[in-house]
Amino acid sequence: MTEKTFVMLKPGVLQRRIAGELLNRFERKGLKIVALKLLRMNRETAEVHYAEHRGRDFYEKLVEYTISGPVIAMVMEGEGAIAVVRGLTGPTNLLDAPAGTIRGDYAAQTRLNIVHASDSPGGAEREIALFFRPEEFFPWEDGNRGWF
Ligand code: 3AN
Repeated sequence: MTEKTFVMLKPGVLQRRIAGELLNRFERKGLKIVALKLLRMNRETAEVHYAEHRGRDFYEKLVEYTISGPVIAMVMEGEGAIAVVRGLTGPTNLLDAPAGTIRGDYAAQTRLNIVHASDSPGGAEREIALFFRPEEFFPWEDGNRGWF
């Protein structure tokens, strides 16, 4: 089933100049970018986005990090996109993230695990609505390139 999922490259990605490398992984897989923007989150948005973690010991630092610089926010579309993207990002915990996944290859701390991706259809819907207005979507067709 074709799904949409929300993906965010966190502030460290721009600082490390690896946005292109990470985008390349999603594109290489064949995911379709249908919305994308650079933005700097304010505290209110970050607190809504990470509301489920309020009260955890890492929460305040997580919010601080998330608002410390611009992020790249995207919506990607594809068959089973939510699980496919999570497969590419790898698991949350640093120690579980195998080499070959984004977190396995680029993240040295769980709190700074460089990418956010929706983990469920409900989460994707909520997160997409938090970051994008309907007019910010640009659906497009693949033509005859044979990707899909
Ligand atoms: P994911 O980003 O894989 O969906 P969540 O939603 O459980 O994982 O966590 C959101 C963010 O909170 C993670 N990306 C990570 O930055 C941070 N985080 C989660 N668990 C921990 C932890 N045990 N220690 C430090 N930071 C954490």
